[in-house]
Amino acid sequence: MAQDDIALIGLAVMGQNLILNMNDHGFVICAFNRTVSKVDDFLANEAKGTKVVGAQSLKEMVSKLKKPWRIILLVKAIQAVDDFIKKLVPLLDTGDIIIDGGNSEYRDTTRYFQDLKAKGILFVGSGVSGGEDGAPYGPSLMPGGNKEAWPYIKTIFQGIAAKVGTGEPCCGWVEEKAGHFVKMVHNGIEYGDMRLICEAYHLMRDVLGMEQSEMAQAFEEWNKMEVDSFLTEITANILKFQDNNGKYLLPKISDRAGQKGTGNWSAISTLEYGIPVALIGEAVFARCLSSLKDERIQASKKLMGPQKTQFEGDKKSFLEDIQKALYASKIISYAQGFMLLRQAAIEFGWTLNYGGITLMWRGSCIIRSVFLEKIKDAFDQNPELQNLLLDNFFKSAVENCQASWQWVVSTGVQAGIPMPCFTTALSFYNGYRHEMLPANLIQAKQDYFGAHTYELLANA
Ligand code: NBP
Repeated sequence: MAQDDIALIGLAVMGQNLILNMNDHGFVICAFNRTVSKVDDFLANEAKGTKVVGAQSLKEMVSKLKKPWRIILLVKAIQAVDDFIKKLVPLLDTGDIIIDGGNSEYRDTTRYFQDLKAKGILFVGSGVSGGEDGAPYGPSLMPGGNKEAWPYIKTIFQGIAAKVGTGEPCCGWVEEKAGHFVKMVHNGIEYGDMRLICEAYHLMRDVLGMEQSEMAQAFEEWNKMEVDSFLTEITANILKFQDNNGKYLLPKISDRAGQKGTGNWSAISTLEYGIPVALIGEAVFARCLSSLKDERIQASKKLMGPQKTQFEGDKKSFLEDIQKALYASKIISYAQGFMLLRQAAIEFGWTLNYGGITLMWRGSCIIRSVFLEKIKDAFDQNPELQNLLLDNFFKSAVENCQASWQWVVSTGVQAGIPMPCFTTALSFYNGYRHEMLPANLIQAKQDYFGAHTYELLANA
């Protein structure tokens, strides 16, 4: 008899853990995977003793489900999702639901949504964040798509999602097709947060000459302050970590970071929609530069920077300045991320609940932090808020950090430290707060060489 609540396809780390989470919340799940032998392995090992069942084919899988059929895909984006949707369509009826929980590109989500809507099948594209640890204990879920599906998946999704505050789930209906866009911006912000922390670490290490244990202690302290976040917390743990030989591991790890998928897509979208989300762009470029290791080794032997000198100021006070530069830059990064969401909402006619989105990022996500609560407050107080920097709390926070931020950037520049994200954040702030920018000269030049004409100021 068909009695399973939901099926999940994709038995890699995310799929397995999400199944176990749903099982723990009392749902009966049917598991399936392209390589079918992994179904039996999973049932015999990780899922042993649970109510999870398996299927040897898609046909068998759907035959075990209650109507409407609910099927989650947690497989590699693009090809695997395309392939499974093609195979599922002939088996499904009007009103059945396919949910793509992988990191699909939002344009693919729109394509699936439209194709499946024409066939009467309800499609949901859901961002899932929290990784390997979040999936079993409570991920952050950002579902968007065909809203008719929401009543059928809401209990499961909100039941298994991470909870914050007085038990509010980090999951709410995002908007038609916006789930993967929101996840993409989340991942872009994550790129920015990671890079900002790297710049703080670089300044501590190479300007202040701090020992690894001192840096770990600083990040531990910071984790009780405004920059308290999961990423700050793990930075302290990583700095403290020693290998089997009792040596710190971090200095032995290669300084080459990859970049792919959602971080890049965020940066591309900012150009596409003409929104100056430069911090995410710089975070992606910083990874690109890091990956040119062989070239950098050659260049380091030829290109000279400033003479290395001992830091002569007050070390403790400069450390506080770095913390403030990090905080202010982080505010700019989130302000830019929400600018991108706002522009996408205009482009696609979405009504986005920015406070609700912030709540979804509060628990389990890689970017989870206390600071997100303040962002939620800002959007709850004024859902029409044009820019986070115009909220009174964030306006004063940035103003309070401004002198330290300028000092850190100028000191770092003089010491030859690359700080693309601290610097671009400060430039954005300075640009955004200027009524008159020098772009009048751009207009004039364009007219001079190309007869483009120009627009005069209203009071000219
Ligand atoms: P992977 O992204 O490594 O994907 C593995 C799964 O995709 C397996 O079930 C594999 O089947 C299936 N698959 C592949 Br690969 N190519 C296929 C194809 N052409 N046709 C059908 N199935 C195919 O797994 P994951 O790390 O668990 O992530 C799942 C999704 O969740 C991804 O989109 C990922 O970006 C996203 N995500 C991951 C994390 C994370 O922390 N890992 C966090 C948030 C979101 P097989 O067993 O037969 O090879």
